[in-house]
Amino acid sequence: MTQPATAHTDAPARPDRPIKLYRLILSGHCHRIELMLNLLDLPYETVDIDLGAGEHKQPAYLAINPFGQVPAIDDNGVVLADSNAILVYLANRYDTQRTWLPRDAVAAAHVQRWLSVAAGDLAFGAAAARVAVLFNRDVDTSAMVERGVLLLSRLEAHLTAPNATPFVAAAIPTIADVALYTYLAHAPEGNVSLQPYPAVRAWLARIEALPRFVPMPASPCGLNAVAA
Ligand SMILES: N[C@@H](CCC(=O)N[C@@H](CS)C(=O)NCC(=O)O)C(=O)O
Repeated sequence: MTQPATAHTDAPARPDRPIKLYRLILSGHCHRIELMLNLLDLPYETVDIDLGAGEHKQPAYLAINPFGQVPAIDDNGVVLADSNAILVYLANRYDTQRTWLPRDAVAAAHVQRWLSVAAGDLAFGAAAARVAVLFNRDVDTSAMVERGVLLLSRLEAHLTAPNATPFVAAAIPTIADVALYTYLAHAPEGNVSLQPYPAVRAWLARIEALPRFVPMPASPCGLNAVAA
């Protein structure tokens, strides 16, 4: 029988059993996976890894992710690490409509471009500043904050350009939005303000309005501590 062009024929629409998510609850990398699992309405269970106690560097966890980082998932024996790789997997495997990661070459490249931003400028800018503040690390965060500010001003320009779309890579949400969301929404915790960026704040609100959106817990640090 001929399948519709958009149907994903080689995978079940839902996992047989809950997907196991190895995580740290205050990690934005982990939250992006939890958000995606919810947006796709997939069953999952969480396994909290105690990074403070070094559990992520113990043999049991290194067998799951030799890089010793969270997140990782186990989907009925398919074990994967790296948040963006996991987003790609979940979209390819379970998004039957292929809207979260389009098949079209140009559309997919737009998504990948922002995944790279999430793994680069975002991870080493606003996210790194937040983790330093959150865990009270004795490091100079000024270069991280500067990188976060530069990314936000670039994103503001992207979202207000004449050909701008409501979501970063398309008119509808994609995994690029999911990859960028958490560390940008929580940037004030690392002393990176969102106030000068109304288009970015409107975009964050559009993600928060999606069905089954789940937040990451807020931490009263950085600009949030000042505001509290
Ligand atoms: N590229 C990885 C980065 C993940 C990452 O940096 N995870 C942090 C927590 S947010 C971690 O596990 N850090 C411990 C370490 O690197 O030793 C991903 O996207 O999943």
